[in-house]
Amino acid sequence: DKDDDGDIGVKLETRPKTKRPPMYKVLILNDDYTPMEFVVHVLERFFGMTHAQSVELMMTVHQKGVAVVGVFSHEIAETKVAMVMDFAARHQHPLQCTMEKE
Ligand code: TYC
Repeated sequence: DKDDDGDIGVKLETRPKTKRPPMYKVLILNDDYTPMEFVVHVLERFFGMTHAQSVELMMTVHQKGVAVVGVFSHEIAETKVAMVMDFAARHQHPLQCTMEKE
């Protein structure tokens, strides 16, 4: 507002700001070619899911086109995406895995 007292004010912090780092969703995308069993294997291997959880999530992606596999720090999300993309490419499957800020 108006600087009636003629000083130059700087706002002093009141509540301590405990800013948490941003978190990132890791997404897996459907495609027409990657075998279902391969996707299930990827989810078990890189995301520590049980076989039953992996089958369920794979079917969700197959039916809806995309699903969130998990939410991680930027560094962990980047590593997961890189590992999945590398594993899929080495097996010549077009499976896509991406990340986005939550
Ligand atoms: N749609 C694939 C098929 O019919 C299976 C699939 C599921 C592929 C999930 C990718 O992220 C995926 N073989």
